[in-house]
Amino acid sequence: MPRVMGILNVTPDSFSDGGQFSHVDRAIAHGLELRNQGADIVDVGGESTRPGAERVPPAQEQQRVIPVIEALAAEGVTVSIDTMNAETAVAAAKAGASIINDVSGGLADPEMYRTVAETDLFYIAMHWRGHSSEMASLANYTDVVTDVRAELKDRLVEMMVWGINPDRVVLDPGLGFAKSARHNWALLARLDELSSLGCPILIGASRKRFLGKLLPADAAITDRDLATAVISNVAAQAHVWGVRVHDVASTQVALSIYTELQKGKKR
Ligand code: PMM
Repeated sequence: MPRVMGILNVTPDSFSDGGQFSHVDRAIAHGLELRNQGADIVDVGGESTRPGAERVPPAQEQQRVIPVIEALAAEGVTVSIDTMNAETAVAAAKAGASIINDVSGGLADPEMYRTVAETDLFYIAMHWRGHSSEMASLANYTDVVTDVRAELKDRLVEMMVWGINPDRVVLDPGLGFAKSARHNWALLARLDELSSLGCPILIGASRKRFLGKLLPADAAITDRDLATAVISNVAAQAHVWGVRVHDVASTQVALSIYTELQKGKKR
């Protein structure tokens, strides 16, 4: 059964919650709500990675996320820090985070692998080709699944060179990051090829643009939660390690259906 990672973006410009939770108290309240809805992990991020987003200085990123992580960890919530900055990862670990979620897979900050090696934290390495400002131009693949797999494998080898224990590494194909809708669907259809790298897999499809294409043009962002939940069920069938979602409640329903069907198979 996949772990459910609830998304807590502590950014004023996050595309999916419209900056609704940019204030510390509201962010903490929302983090606790995600946990109460059944999130196993709350993923706290202070830098938007939406297409075209500008970078946030690490000090500002930390100012946003550290008080939130401290409060959630104090409440016993398992927290991951969504950051590309090693410095922020260290500060988050001190504040109580136990997982580093790096959308750049270690490519954005040359200090990241050393930092991960020096901690006993889990490390989620996402497939990434460049920052949000340039990623649209980097979506060129011969075969997206083969290419993403090969690039994730390169990352894994590099991590091992730095002394990172591969048992602590989770890989993520990075849906929507330098990928078209067609690329995302191919990756979701062939998750077994990514699993064959031997690491657990995390899927982050929640509310992404390619899901919006399935809906009427005027549909609200939250209307993408149904499609997200269906993908959570598909991901469960592919035995992924985790799904990263905004709406935990609908994903819980989708995963309950998976569980019931598994039970139904037993004679
Ligand atoms: N997507 C976003 C941010 N962080 N982390 C991982 N591991 N995988 C993802 O797919 C991912 C991520 C962008 O989505 P958001 O702005 O809605 O959080």
